[in-house]
Amino acid sequence: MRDITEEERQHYDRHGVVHLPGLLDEDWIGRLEAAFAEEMSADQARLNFVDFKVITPMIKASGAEFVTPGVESATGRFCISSFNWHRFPALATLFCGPPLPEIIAGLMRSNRINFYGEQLFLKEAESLHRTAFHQDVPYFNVTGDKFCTVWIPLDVVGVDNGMMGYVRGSHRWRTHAASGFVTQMPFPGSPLPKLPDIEGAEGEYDIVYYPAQPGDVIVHHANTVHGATGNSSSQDRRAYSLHYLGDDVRYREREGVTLDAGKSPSLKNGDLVDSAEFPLVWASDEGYVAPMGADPLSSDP
Ligand SMILES: O=C(O)CCC(=O)C(=O)O
Repeated sequence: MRDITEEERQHYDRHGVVHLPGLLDEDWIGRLEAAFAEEMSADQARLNFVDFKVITPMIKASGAEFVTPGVESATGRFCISSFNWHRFPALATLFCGPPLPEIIAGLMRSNRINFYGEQLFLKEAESLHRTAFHQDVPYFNVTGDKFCTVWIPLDVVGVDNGMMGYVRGSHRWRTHAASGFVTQMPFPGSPLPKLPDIEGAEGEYDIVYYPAQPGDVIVHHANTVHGATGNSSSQDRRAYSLHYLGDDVRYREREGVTLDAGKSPSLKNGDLVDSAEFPLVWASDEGYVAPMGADPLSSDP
């Protein structure tokens, strides 16, 4: 495991994204792989789990079009499992313990780090779905500048199997409406504007795609516009995204789009985000802090 450099920190500030090659060691990645397998073999009806094949009829009934043409006949699944870390002690240990929270504190120049939650992304072989360009902010019940997403691949990733792309500098854009991940159509009820058609005009934007491999992480500011290519290869592409909050982040419930798992019964709009749902995990004066409200960690998947 290594520290980040000043150059990497400045790159994040300037572009809203930084690729950190070789940050995590084999042991950490091996434990995350085991946790991924455990989550995928759990009873998905008890998780916040979406398989886009299953919800395709619903997406089509809403009038939305997929950003990837011809995807309905693709054989593989694209699945997202969100905010289930408290059901899997292995995930809690990896995401709330060393080394990521302290590294992220350094990157965002924050004295404290709270954990908002994680998402598992599985693009099975020949799943084809592009991840539509989007910003993360509108999906989350928080607001603030020190808010980032850490994307961790568990497979070698290139252009044909779900490579992540980022619009450089878009962390300073205004925030646009959340969409359904595989379509550009905004969720109904969002007061925010629709993102432009970036998939249809990639050449007009300053987009950087990063090939990546296990051990690398890519950190983006939560307002940075990003998406991913489809998986036309014969290998699955597995990844986790982690969402960390720094010391300027405040609670703000948004209309319509967020999962119940991203809400707090104890926080009011404007409160600093620190609660059992979004626990403090690292502080400059205390080091690593076991998540508050540890009880939910013991519940079964
Ligand atoms: O892995 C993907 O395809 C998308 C990931 C993503 O959108 C995110 O981490 O916010």
